[in-house]
Amino acid sequence: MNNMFDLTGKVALVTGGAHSIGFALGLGLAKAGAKLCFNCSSRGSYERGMKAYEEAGVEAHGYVADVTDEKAVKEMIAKIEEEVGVVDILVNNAGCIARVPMTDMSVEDFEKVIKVDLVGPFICAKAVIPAMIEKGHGKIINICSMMSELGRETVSAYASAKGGLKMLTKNICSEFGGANIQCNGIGPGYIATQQTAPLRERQADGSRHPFDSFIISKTPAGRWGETEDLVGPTVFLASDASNFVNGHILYVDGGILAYIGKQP
Ligand code: GCO
Repeated sequence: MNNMFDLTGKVALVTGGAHSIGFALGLGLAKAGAKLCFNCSSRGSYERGMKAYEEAGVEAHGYVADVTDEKAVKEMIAKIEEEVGVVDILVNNAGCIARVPMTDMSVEDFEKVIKVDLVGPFICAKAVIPAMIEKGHGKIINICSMMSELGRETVSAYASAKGGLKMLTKNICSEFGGANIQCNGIGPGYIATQQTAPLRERQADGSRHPFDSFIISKTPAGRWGETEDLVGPTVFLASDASNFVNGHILYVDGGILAYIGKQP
């Protein structure tokens, strides 16, 4: 049977693909048949990423390039085209967060988050779109967030960037849908990663962090997500199974956005 989720022969680039969500997505895309490329901003992450993929039995093509540096991204895309092929699937995953009350946050720190989480995806998408148009198809998957929809104390920059990324997703769809490019977002719920580790840290008396209990009670699934929970939805959005799905944000959140929360 023709498998519409099969990615055999497709070239996928996952930004920030050396660890955490990016690594899980890279692994999932490779297992679905894609030729996997990833980048990271430091040599150390690159080496750790290459080793981790090798241990997982995946032949990955790693690159060191900062997503906020347009020149470096352009050079990386040219190298990927030469060494692996035209990028068919771009996953804009690289991101960062700063949890600082808004009135204490410096403009520089606000701008840094916007740069990595919003300008980076713009730069990477801009770099791959021309060749996708020429090839006649392309898939761009932006890793959004609960914070593309919701706010909370301390994450003003992150929420602004992720809300912007949702709209960049819709705009890429609007501008390039006619060129057979599908641009969709994945909105992870609260996923157990290094980035959210401070929110899950055990208290001195061994009890759960209040934010940890809060998320569990806010999530109909009753648990934090695992990075693997994001793989199926990403493979779907990378594959021919989603060829008429465009400008959509697929929230993978265990139901958080559907739920008003438990009555206290
Ligand atoms: C926070 C969290 C979130 C998550 C995630 C939720 O501080 O509230 O870090 O922002 O990282 O993006 O979808």
